[in-house]
Amino acid sequence: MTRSPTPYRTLDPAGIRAFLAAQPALATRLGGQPDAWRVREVSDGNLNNVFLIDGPAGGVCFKQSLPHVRVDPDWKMPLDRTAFEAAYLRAVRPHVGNLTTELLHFDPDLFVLVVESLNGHVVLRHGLMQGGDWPEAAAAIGRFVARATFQTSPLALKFEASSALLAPFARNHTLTRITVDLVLTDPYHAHPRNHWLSPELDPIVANLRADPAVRRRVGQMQARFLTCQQALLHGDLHTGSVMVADHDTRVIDGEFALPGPIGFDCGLFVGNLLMHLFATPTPEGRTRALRDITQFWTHFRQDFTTLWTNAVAHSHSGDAYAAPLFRDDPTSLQQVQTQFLDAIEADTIAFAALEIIRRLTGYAHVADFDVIADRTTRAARQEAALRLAQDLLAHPEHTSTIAALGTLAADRAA
Ligand code: SR1
Ligand code: MG
Repeated sequence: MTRSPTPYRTLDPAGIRAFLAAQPALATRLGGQPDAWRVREVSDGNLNNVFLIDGPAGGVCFKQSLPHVRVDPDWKMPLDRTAFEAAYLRAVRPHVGNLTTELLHFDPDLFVLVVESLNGHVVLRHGLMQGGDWPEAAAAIGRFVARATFQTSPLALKFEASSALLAPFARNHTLTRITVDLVLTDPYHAHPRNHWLSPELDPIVANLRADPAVRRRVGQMQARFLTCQQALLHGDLHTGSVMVADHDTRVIDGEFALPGPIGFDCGLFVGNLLMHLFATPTPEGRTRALRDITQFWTHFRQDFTTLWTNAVAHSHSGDAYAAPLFRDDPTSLQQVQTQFLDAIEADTIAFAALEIIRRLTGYAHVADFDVIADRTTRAARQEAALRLAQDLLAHPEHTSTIAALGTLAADRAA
């Protein structure tokens, strides 16, 4: 029997209630009668409508693609992004468990995604801006990235399985185009979407664009992003894509998922922690930001290496660095692991720099620096972050480890 599609329409609170009431498992999860459900809009990102719905028995989170960018209705956009987010959750949840949310329902006609509602969590970016501290969060994100990327890569999978898993995500053209333009290209030339604190930052923006060493490194990273399909990435892992509570950290918003270089996910997270480091007004806040960068990287590297070592030891590794070659040669295994992770570390530093530059001079800015009321101070802190990013791109050989990056950033932000 063929399914007759429901034509797409953007659901309002009454439509959301009716939609959820028509799904027995979701209605049971909420409990009681639909009239008694509380529907609250919590849309926070740039792209979609998001609502939290609470009933007497429990809650759900409802997300729907819009036919345009939420914060810019003139920017029209296909609807398929929630389909990619649902696919990403299905692909990584078995490996990361409660480091992300449970997918409860996906509607392919209305492009509605329903996931579990989180209790008492806040968006990490907002929490950090308010001076909050979640000492376990960065390590948890390190574990998330290690597991989500290792287990979807040909290090863990036979090539038939990894290519079947990754191929559909290579068609995430709409959101990958956004990343290619907004993150990797537009900030480096004149584009009407770009904006920055002007006139204060005009000289540093001009300087960045005129720097041929920056241009060469950005070009390399564009090629790396587009040609190095190491694993399935989240694709937009900034501090607004993380929800935190005491002892619970969740990665959300996997709609940008694509096959790519693992250092892209790492770099976006590190870049956002670096911006928090430059924006935070207190020395204690900066110490915590530095701790988080270190914790993230240490846990990512340790967990990734352990997963790899165990896979080889138990002969359930994939076709890359295949177990028959390395099972009985731990020295070589260690050497190739170091090389592989050092390359991710270099990518991480470069992508972190690109993220800083696009968030301060491109289309989509971050709120972190809004905590600085004085415009002159805000401009000075942003300029310092941009100078660091420029140096990281122009002289990658001077800062080749996350430890060195942390020391340099702490020094520049003091
Ligand atoms: C038009 S979308 C702008 C930005 O918002 C998303 O969260 C991504 O970071 C994207 O680059
Ligand atoms: Mg998002």
